[in-house]
Amino acid sequence: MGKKKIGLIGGGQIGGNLALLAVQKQLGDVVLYDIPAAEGLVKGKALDINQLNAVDGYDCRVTGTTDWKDVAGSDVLIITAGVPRKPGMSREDLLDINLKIMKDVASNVKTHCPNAFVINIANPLDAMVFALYKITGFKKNQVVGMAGVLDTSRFKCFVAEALQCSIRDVDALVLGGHGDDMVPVISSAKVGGVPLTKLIAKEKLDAILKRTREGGAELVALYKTGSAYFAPAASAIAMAESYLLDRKRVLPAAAFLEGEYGIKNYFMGVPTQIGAGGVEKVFEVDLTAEEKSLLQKSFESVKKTVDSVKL
Ligand code: A3D
Repeated sequence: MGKKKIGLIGGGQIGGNLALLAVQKQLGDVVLYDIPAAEGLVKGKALDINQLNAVDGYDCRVTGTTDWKDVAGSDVLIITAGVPRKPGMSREDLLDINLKIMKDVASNVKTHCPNAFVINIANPLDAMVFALYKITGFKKNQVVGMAGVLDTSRFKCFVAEALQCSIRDVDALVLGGHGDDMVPVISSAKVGGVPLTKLIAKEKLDAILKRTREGGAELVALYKTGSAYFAPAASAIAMAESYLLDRKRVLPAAAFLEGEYGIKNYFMGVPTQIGAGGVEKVFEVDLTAEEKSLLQKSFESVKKTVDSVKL
């Protein structure tokens, strides 16, 4: 049995980190694809990581390419092709430019990798994954968006910092669109089995929720030239790993909904099970009346952006 093949579409900040993590986790051989103008970038990153293999003894190889033929036959694809935000921009401001890029990428995905499980990261996330799904015509279980793992990890990070506790004991979930009105679910959040509301006073908790929702913008303001890349890469690799190793992890992700949470024919962040069958299940969780209405508000924002997508 040969190694798995991981195709990374976009070799920028997140793409490079995806390649490194895939090799370090020995998930398979990696093909790092970008446009001709970035040929040196992807060839350089591939060479650099292959030399690191000698230090740590990894056997996975990275190839940098600008030719889709090299991507063909990938088991999993992770798409980061697109422009990141700059300070002052919303994710929606990226729609026109990134949709143009997604049209090119999705048609190549359809032609060259008809059997791949495809994880999209490009923003605006819920609209880009919708465009990817429509253009490829892939099955709904074959296409997913990465945002929930990242948004949830930000929430967990801020809770662990506030409580000075191990992040491993924080059990939390963020639902909804990947925008400023995403929904951290307070009613079920726990730390070592203890409800979060018993551990953190309302005022402090509200500040954590705000920081979670604005977690992407906080990093854009710090970096100034682009957006977060370490945690987004780790989040997508967790999803790819669950697929490649059939781990069947339950991870929040943007999945195509057909009535769950009262939403039909849109992608939005919900708990999913990811295994060898791709998105194998979508779970519905109990929400308070307030959380339900926040989720509906988040969906309205997703819908507004998706409805403006012209394919
Ligand atoms: P960046 O470092 O600019 O890399 C993007 C790469 O895409 C560049 O190397 C481009 O050359 C390449 N590219 C452009 N057009 C094409 C094309 N047609 N085919 C292949 N490659 C192409 O950005 P980044 O890696 O920091 O971010 C990538 C995307 O992820 C952006 O849209 C961000 O907004 C998004 N992002 C999403 C999250 C989520 O949680 C969903 C988090 C962080 C960033």
